[in-house]
Amino acid sequence: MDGSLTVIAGGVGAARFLQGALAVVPPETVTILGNVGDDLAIYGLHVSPDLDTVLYTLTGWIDEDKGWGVRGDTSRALDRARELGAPAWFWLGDLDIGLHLARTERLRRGEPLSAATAEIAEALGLRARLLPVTDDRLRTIVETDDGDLEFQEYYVGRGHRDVVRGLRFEGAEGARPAPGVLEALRESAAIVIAPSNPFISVGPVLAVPGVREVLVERSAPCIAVSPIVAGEALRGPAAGMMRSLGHEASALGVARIYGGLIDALVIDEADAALAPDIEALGIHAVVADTIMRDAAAREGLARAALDAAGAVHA
Ligand code: FO1
Repeated sequence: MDGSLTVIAGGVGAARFLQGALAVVPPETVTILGNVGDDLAIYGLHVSPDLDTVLYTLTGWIDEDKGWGVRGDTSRALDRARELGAPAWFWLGDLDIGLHLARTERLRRGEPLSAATAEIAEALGLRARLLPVTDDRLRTIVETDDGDLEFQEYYVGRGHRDVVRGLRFEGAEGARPAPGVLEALRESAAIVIAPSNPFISVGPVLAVPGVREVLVERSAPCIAVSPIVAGEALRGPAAGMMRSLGHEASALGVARIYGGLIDALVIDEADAALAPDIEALGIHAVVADTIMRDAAAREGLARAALDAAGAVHA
């Protein structure tokens, strides 16, 4: 590809898409804007699940079955904590804890999250640039019939079973884009919104003042990949959340949510019949196999998205 690529990323789906993208374009030309809305402070540690899922996936450490955490990790530290009476509801493996110790220590010394992330990513051998969208505190709050829940309480603690009535991104209004975020969006040859939950993964990124504005004004093509296939999310609560928040749970619903921000939407072959309705919104519909089952499928999907941007070498 000529020029650089910026990818707006959530967790597992984004990480798998990025794995394909880094096989298609030089990794050094890719900037990843990561979601921090699902970060949490737990057991005294700062955990950034989406940044870590991307990092572990792209450096070969990921537990592919779970989609998050470190492959083959043990839980001796957490087991001991549980024995000693800690409320160990959020699973952290031993190797993963090592990363959180390194990050938390840097933050405690006053480093911004973006600098801590860059150092850790470099040490793990990541060749792309991974940027948290902001260094400021931004937390996704899920509004349910049982009241407001912090994101991981909703997602892990309660198994994302609550009906989502609304979402808030606490701290977003005053959050500043991390250094390099707006520049990456302005200077990229192409922007991709990865197949991530539009509300809880992409939403917090777009909520940081400046990000949405730069996307609206961009000159580079912006392509999204639908995380909804045949009316269902491949993982997680996106479909139910779309319905409870008043949207149609389909690739067309995704197109409407991203209206004004994207030039093209990559949809699955199963949703080919929705293409004319998406095109009627002024969004080019690209039909591809979006099920990222293995490395070849991930690469194929990345190629389809970047082809749509007219930005990939054959
Ligand atoms: N997901 C779970 O379902 N249960 C867990 O105990 C859990 C722990 C965890 C620890 C570190 C990490 O990076 C991710 C973890 N996840 C866990 C996944 C995480 O909740 C989700 O990936 C997201 O935050 C949603 O994108």
